[in-house]
Amino acid sequence: PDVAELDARISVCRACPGLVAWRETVATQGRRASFADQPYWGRPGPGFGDPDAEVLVVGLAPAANGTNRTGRMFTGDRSGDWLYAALHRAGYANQPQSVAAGDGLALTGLRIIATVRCAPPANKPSTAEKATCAPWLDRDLELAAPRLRSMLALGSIGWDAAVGSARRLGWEVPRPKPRFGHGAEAVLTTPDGRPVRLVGSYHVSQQNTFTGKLTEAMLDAAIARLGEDA
Ligand code: DU
Ligand code: SF4
Repeated sequence: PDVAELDARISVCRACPGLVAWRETVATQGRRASFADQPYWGRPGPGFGDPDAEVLVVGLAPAANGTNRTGRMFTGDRSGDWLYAALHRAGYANQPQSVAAGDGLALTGLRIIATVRCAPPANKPSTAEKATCAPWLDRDLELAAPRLRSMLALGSIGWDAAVGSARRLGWEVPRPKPRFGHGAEAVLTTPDGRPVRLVGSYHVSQQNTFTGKLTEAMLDAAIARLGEDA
């Protein structure tokens, strides 16, 4: 299996009844007025980016009117505006904006995935939903492992999910369990002995970027760590 096959499988997953209902209800009846005339994806968000990535970005979950509308990670919402602008500044993205599929955006060396692949109500997946979706994250880490150098966890949920996946895959994880923070780092070691640097960043959601809890400089500094050897 490769990432294209993984993404195809993810995009038809229906394992969480509550999230299936929510993603489809938003897509059919709950569209934001400004997008009312657009088709909505209404499915899980597959990964996006370079299939041979050395860097993974682990987000939280699709936004109801963002990825759940456009079908592409961090595309069509304010979080994505922040993330892709920063990835462009760092040289991972060929353009600073992510509007919709077909806009020419391509990532080099980096792939974006999420802890939970379906839009959750209030952007808050349940513990059960995180656990149900975790095997998809495991497969992404497993496929990336032979080349993987680093991972950027956006928020504590992404951080905990990445650490949990690494443990299930038999990677060496420091004890006590590494704690999330903005700029936090931990080195995880794959069974092949490959060190993978996990970097934490506050999530690029509006509640952090509008309030100044996360600044562009802070995000750029976290992303800069991804290119350095662990
Ligand atoms: O069709 P494809 O070349 O497999 O690409 C699928 C999808 O992934 C495309 O919309 C661009 C993106 N992508 C990328 O961002 N970086 C790459 O190196 C290859 C593909
Ligand atoms: Fe499947 Fe994950 Fe969506 Fe649940 S959240 S339905 S496990 S893709």
